[in-house]
Amino acid sequence: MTRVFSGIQPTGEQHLGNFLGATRNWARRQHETDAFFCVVDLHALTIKLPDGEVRDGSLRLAQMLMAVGLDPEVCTLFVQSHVREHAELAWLMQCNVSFGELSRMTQFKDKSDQHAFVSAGLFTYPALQAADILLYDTNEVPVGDDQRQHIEITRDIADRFNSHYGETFVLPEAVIPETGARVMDLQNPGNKMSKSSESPKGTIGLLDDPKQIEKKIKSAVTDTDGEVRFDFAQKPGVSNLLSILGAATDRDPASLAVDYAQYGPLKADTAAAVIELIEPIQARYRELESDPAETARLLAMGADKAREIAAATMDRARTNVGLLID
Ligand code: AQP
Repeated sequence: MTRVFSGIQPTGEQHLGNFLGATRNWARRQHETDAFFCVVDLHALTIKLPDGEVRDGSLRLAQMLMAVGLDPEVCTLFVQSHVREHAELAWLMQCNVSFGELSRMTQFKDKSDQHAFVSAGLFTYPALQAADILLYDTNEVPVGDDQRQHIEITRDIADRFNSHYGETFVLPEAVIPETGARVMDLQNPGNKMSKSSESPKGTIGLLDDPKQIEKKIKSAVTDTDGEVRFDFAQKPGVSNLLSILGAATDRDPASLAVDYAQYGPLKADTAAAVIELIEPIQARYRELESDPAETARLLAMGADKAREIAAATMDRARTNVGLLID
């Protein structure tokens, strides 16, 4: 059976980009694959966050993942720091990736510009991500388009390790959705929608209420030529709305454009489709939120399952790399 792995950081609130680009596809794929989904709390430590945010955020994120449809009885849902092998394998990854390769990561360049204290962990982030993926003999990594470069470097590290130390890791493939792979900021459609966006009006949170969603989509930046056409280079704002509407209704964004002569109705339909998509998620989240002990139990069950696979891979890596086995 195809092994799937993906992770998500417990920072900030989940937004429409995370959902359409990643987590919705996780929920869809869990039934036909052997799927592992991870709350990557160690990655969240690469930037300084307020006290308690990672701990509380991990629980809230796990509840949100279940609300979007992950079933811990079907897939393996767990927290990264509960499986010690992630940090251990990350060291072997760091010793098999070059400074030059890490320096070329665009996410590092973007994020290091945003913070006064740039940790070494932010720089070596892709090595930890490679460890996350390779620990589970992963075939497929369902992610948004922004993660393409990180999956490439994971493959490069695995390939280098295998050539040098003998066959140890499976080489994973990125699986990127046709629509929703890069949801853009509503106020600045040149940037991806993100938790750390400068304008909160640019990002639709999965917990935003319908009025907020309507307001944000209504005030989304478009352009002045008035033509509804799917063309990201010339018309990023309008194309982003078509993309969101297409992803929310499972339709092709380019063919949706012919249904609209003006921006107003496109915005109204996009808002309605997003609200319809998000409302059941919010209702499930409210139920799950009331029982943190049950969430913790399910996460512990997931960590037990994850540890079994991770420990076997780690043993293989330790032996092949040439450590004295205890
Ligand atoms: N705008 C997006 N469109 C499509 N997919 C997206 N993803 C994130 N933003 C978009 C996908 O969500 C998954 C989880 O990513 P993450 O944990 O790395 O979250 P993130 O990228 O840190 O989220 P943000 O909002 O972009 O946070 P900041 O602002 O801190 O950088 C990944 O599969 C990602 O592709």
